[in-house]
Amino acid sequence: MSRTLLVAAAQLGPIQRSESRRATVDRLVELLREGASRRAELVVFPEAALTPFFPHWLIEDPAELDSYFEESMPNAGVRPLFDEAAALGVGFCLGYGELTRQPDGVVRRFNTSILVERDGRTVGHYRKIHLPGHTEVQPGHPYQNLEKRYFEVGDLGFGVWDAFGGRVGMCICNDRRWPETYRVMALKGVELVLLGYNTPALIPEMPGTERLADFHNRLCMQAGAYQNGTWVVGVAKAGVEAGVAQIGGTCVIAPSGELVAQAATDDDEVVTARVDLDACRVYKETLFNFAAHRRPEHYTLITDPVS
Ligand code: CDT
Repeated sequence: MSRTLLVAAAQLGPIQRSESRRATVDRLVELLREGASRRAELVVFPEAALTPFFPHWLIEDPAELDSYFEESMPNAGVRPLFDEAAALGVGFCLGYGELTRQPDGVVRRFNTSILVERDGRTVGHYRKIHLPGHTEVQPGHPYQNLEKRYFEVGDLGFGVWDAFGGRVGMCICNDRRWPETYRVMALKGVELVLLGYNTPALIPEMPGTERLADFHNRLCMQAGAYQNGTWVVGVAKAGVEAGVAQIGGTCVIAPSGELVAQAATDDDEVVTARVDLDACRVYKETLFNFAAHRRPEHYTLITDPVS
């Protein structure tokens, strides 16, 4: 049985604060159709694909904050995307803000992505683990990154799922910069890592690194792919959104670490690539044969608690 899959990386241009949810979902449906017209079986959308990246500003009104989150999935607002995907027989990966209400009334918020199979079943659920930024407003910064204020650290681990004929994992944005993210998934046999991102070109705490933003984006994903013998699909929300310039660079990376497809714009754009899941084997069975060559007894510092 062939283990090749046509994957579409569906980059989004900016979503402005004035844009309705309806208009945004229509854009996603359009990208999904474009992917399907190129025979893609899986369409990957960015982090927080239903809203602007709201951690970039302070929101004090709880009702306004809640408006950026989904209490159920699918819900009426995103139903057109789920319906069109099922009608076309295309699966997708979607990032969004997730709000849960516990039976005792406690509200929890996560930066989430889900994986939906070609028959419409939601088969994977991930909550972002590495939350960058701050809990409190940073005076003098040109924009905020309040992910630590608005989200809890994900509590589902780095999952992998048998889906799309292979073993698929998800992570979100800042997770891609951490080697442990890929390695934990690789230890569970991952062959295809799907991730979305909202990455500002300028990080206020790191002046002078703007020229490296695209390089660091590719560097961490290419290293993650190669060192773990896995495909990686990285999908941006790009362009100037609510006054913040975000990088594009949506791409598909082979287990060799090579870029095999890349976006050319900072706007809505579909990038497709044929993914041969068996191309992971030459790496997983030789250089990065974990059973034969890993030396975890020398890695214990990595898992010591943060001091
Ligand atoms: N969304 C997200 O995680 N963005 C971060 C910005 C870094 S701010 C220090 C990223 O790693 O791309």
